[in-house]
Amino acid sequence: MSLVVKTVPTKPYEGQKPGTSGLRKKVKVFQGENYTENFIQCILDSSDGAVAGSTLVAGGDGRYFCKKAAEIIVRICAANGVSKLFVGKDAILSTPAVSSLIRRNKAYGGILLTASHNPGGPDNDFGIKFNCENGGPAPDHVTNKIYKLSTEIAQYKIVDGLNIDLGKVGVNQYTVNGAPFTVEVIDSVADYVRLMKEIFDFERLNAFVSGKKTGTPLKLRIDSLNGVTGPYVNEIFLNALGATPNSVVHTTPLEDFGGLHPDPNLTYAKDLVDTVKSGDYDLGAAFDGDGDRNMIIGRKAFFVTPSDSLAVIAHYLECIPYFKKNGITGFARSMPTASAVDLVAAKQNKECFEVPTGWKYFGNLMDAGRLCLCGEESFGTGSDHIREKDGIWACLAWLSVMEHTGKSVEDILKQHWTTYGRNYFTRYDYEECALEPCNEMMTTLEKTITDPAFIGKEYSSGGKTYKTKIADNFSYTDPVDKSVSTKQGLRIVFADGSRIVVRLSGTGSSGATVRLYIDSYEKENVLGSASETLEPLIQIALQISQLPKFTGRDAPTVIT
Ligand code: VG1
Ligand code: CO
Repeated sequence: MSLVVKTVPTKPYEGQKPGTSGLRKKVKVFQGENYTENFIQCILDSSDGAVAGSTLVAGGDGRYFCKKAAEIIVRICAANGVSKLFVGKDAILSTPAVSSLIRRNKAYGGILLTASHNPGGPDNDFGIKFNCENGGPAPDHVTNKIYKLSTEIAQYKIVDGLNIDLGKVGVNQYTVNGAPFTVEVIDSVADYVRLMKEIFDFERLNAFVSGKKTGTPLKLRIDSLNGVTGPYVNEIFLNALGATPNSVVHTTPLEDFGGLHPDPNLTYAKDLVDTVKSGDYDLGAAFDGDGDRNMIIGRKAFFVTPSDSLAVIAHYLECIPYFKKNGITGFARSMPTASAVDLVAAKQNKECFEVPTGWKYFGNLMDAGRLCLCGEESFGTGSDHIREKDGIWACLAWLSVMEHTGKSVEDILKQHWTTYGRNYFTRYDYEECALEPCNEMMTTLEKTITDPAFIGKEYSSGGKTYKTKIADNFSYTDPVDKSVSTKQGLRIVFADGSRIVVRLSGTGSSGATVRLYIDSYEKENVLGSASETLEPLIQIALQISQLPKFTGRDAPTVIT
């Protein structure tokens, strides 16, 4: 079939600026005339012509508007000289799966259709993200370029007549302007499942999960929250690992996530937490809409903070064949993440990096061979097997640690704290506040804490006193390419190492979300309650930031 390229005049839209992880807006905004087309064209234009003749990958988390957007991508890629496009069946591909496909197929990059953990459906959020040839989220200089192009765009190119059935796996060949263009609709899970089998010892894990090893099957509760991981979870946990069928729930990707908020935390994955609390499960796990986040809980819903999860996996990393084979390089965490992994790194004599919030900051270190395991407090854990965080990978890592130690999740944690001490951590989210007062709060707070008189000050609450030692707006110089990222979050570090971090979210679609992170290290007192241990610091944080006054909120929306 020969097809005609059409050039469509268009006008720039304001605000097509990618945040922490892509462009996220209400679906209605993406449905605006040429809105999605503009942004896709800008992604391709940011390559300065390099997409011509290249291979790309596209897919998303199955939320409302994914299929429509995938069809637009097919038509615009065709018109811009892309040679080959891999698209997941029904436009379904998890974020980790896209990262793997880009790497495996040596693609120029990938376009991910997801607003991750934000709710979906016609009245909720949609998102578009671009990943580069290493499989990782585009770095700032690329997203800045895309944004700049979006403010100048005057036309886009499209092949209108190209209609494709994304529900049918197979190769579709076309000729556009005399050049061949191939769209391969692929099985959404096959490549990813193959990758997991290359990394983990599936035979051992099967014996452990199915009960062949112990005589009793492991009691699992895996909750996909109606997000993209459902088909992956069915294939991996049921078919490959032999878990009992009732081990997995909410495994059909739904356009509105069945009304669930696909964010794996104690608030939004409440059903999982309640079920595991009242049942006799060994392990509970949930993933977010696009499958890159994970929450791990043990028996009776014993909660593993993501900061601890990272440290535990680091400690036992060699029980995973991939690391035994490739060796262990360095570790890393995002700045607000508690520093439990730093202690493991120190013990193993490994490098440990502290980067700004957002997975894109890990990519260079991985590409340079200096980083093999990293994580964020926001339920992100992953390794250099791809360039995205990976929810299912993290769950398989935990199963490997449980199999290796023969211990429960709770005992693994308690032993870890006895060895290293404990980093108590909590995060308060104040979602969808008014933007202006939040900006004002940040400006005021920055002024307060960067005043030299602030250092050495003492703050007391609940019988505890903390003395300020370092305070700044975090800035980061990439050790590999020396690029500098400034204004990455306000941080107050006290003399005993305890920290208060405040930043505004870069993933919301409207208003402002304030994130307040508190952490404190205890060498001996490791079995206390996190909320009680951190209460004095929380009060001090609210006092210094004047958060209640600026936001008008007396309680957070989500507590982790
Ligand atoms: C949040 C998290 C951050 C994470 C990002 C993308 O960003 O804090 O750690 O990398 O989401 O995750 P922010 O700017 O809202 O704090 V995902 O799963 O939404 O791609
Ligand atoms: Co996500």
